[in-house]
Amino acid sequence: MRFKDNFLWGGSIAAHQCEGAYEEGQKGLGIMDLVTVGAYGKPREIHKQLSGSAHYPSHHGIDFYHRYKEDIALLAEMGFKALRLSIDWSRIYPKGEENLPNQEGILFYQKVVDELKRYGIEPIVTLYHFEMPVHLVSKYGSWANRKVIDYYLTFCRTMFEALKGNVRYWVTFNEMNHIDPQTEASDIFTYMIAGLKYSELENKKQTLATIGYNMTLASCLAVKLGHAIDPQTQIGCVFGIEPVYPIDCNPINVMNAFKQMDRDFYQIDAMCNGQFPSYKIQEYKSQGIKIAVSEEDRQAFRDGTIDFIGMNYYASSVAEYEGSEEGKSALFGGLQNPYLEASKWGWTIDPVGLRYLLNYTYRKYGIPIIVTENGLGAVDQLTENRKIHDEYRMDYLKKHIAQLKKAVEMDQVDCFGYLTWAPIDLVSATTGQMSKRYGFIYVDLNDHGEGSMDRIKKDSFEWFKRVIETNGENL
Ligand code: BGP
Repeated sequence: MRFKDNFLWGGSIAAHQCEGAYEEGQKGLGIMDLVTVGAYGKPREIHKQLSGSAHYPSHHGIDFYHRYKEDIALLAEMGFKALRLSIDWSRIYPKGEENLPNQEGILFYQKVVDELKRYGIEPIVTLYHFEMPVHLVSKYGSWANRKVIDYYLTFCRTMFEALKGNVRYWVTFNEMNHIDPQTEASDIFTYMIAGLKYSELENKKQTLATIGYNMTLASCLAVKLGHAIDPQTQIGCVFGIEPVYPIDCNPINVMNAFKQMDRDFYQIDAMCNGQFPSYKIQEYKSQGIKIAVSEEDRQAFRDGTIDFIGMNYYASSVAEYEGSEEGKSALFGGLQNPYLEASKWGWTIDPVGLRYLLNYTYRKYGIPIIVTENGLGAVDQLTENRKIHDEYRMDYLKKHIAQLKKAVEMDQVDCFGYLTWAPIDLVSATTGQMSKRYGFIYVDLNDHGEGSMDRIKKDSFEWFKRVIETNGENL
């Protein structure tokens, strides 16, 4: 089996990383509007409110809000079959709890979707990609409070109805799995997902477990709602997954690596099997964490199973047992795998890991998978004659697509699309830098927000165009 004729080649972007226009169109303040760019090599800073001279990259993004037509035309030129984009919740409900949505926000996304359809590009719409209204965090304490689920569902209903008939693929959440009480979380991941600083949480484990549970439940309720509004739609959820390899064949290390994989999968278990996994509840119990699953919740898990799994894949990691039941966190920047090289930001480059993960996931659940993000963050050099020779990017993508091909052709994994992160340079989520670039299209903008914002095609532009034209035959 080759890639299907209607295989979705394309890319993914997120509102807060590209739109900018943070005060336009009556948008409210979103959590990522309060995060600055870190000094080189330092983490981003998270503020409680806007403060004077600090530089906030989401405020201008790459100005997609005004330039979306130009950008979509470039993606169409590459032959894109799909674009995954997110809706900024704070554009639709500026504070999250209004009775009526902001029509200007809705109109913006309707126009973007229309523009995509004009070129025959399939929109894949993410409803939550780190874009929570700040007000919901300060007033209700974010996802730890179940009231927020109701507000999220109101927002989902508004968008399902506003884009009904034009959007066939929806994603309820991006990477909710990066919040887990078993992992020593970083401030930035906890903040991106829930608007809260890990270091400032009082009852860390309980709070993170509650957030993880509530978001899983919210996704199930959204799936049910979306199907009721438009039974034609396919609704999935996107996870950021790293295969975790044991550092050696010591069984205790193998067991620990297995347990760490659980952390990325327990929510997928809930969403595919129609029940919140009992092993997770048991694990929580043994640590004094309380999660009460009501009969109503049970019904919601049964009714809200997903139609597909979205997989964001960048890197694999290595784990070893460290003398405690929990072991050592394998997430980004943990132990180095001696067989693999890493990017400038320490993310391992592991194409075979993608094939492994696709197999692991497909055999576990048997439902369609789409690779929703894959790419290399790298520093690009603009030459004097305005060219970017990014062989390293093509090399990374080529190797990953070759493994994807094996998964589809040889291993019979039902994968219906491959979306790169990100087809156009945009603000990096974890660092806030512009200089960590992923695109086929260069955006002339530096880490301080200076530059013409001109769009320039990199060498990889023509290359990916050919990949799409030949349906992945010509890598
Ligand atoms: C994923 C996020 C994206 C994206 C990507 C790359 O976790 O879903 O929003 O940003 O990672 O990360 P970064 O931009 O930090 O390099």
